[in-house]
Amino acid sequence: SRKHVIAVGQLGPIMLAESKAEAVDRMIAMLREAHAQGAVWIVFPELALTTFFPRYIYETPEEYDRFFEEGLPSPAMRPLFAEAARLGVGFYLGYAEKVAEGGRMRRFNTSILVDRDGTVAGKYRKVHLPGTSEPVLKADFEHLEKRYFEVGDLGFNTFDTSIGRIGMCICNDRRWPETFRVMALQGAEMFMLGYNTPTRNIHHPEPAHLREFHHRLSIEAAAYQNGAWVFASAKCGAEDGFAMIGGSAIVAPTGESVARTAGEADEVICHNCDLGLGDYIRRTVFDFGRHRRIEHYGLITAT
Ligand code: CDT
Repeated sequence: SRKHVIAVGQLGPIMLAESKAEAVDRMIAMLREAHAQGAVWIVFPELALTTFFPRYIYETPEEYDRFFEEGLPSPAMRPLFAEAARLGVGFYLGYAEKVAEGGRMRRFNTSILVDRDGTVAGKYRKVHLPGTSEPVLKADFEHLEKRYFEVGDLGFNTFDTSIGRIGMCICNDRRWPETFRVMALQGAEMFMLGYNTPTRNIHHPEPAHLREFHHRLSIEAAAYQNGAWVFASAKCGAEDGFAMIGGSAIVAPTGESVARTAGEADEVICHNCDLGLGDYIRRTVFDFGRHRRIEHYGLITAT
């Protein structure tokens, strides 16, 4: 059957003083809860092991390297890998990656897919890095992803796993239709993503309700326009007073959200997902082979 129970494990706030081990314990508790509900996969948020540290200004790697992971699994991730493999549950996990490549130290905002047998099935490095590399004048918190991370260099790939073909992205990527279309063209049946979205936009005054609306609009459109499932997992609530939206969701290929979190704490949502549900969409209105008109899309990549 092409039906799988798939879960989203939303995280409430992780305070600056909280250890990675505590965050991992919270995820293991959600992993067990998802497994008890029959889930074979769980999606955790972006930068799920620590507070959303790009809101703070650090000057040197000595100050910010404690937020990063080296190796897979990194020492902090090991208990999560072990329990997931024991239960036979696959997962998506976002983390800050530090790696020596090409004779230098590189840092990325990264996500991985770990299959049900504990093997790493895929890696993605965030492409659309929002915010600035230098502080914004008079902001009470920052969004300094460009300061701490390089633009991802792995592209938008898809990965064949024991439950189907999965594409990954991270937070701001979900606002860009190109993200999902590139993966849909490679046959993605499921899109998995984590996010940390501040409730307030420090770059432009914006009605508060739009933050959650734009999030939902983006993932629902992505699901429908590509005939694929979307699993979106927030880290949310007030981290040391800095509020982030919840609204973790599972969206069917019809564009309808079939499960939503109710609060801004640790919370598991599950759905029995029929991977065939999007087939008719990809055979009809979004049959890429018959209806796409790429001769008219050149500007998208030319500028
Ligand atoms: N983590 C992340 O990418 N958050 C952004 C906030 C944008 S405001 C600079 C988002 O798009 O949700």
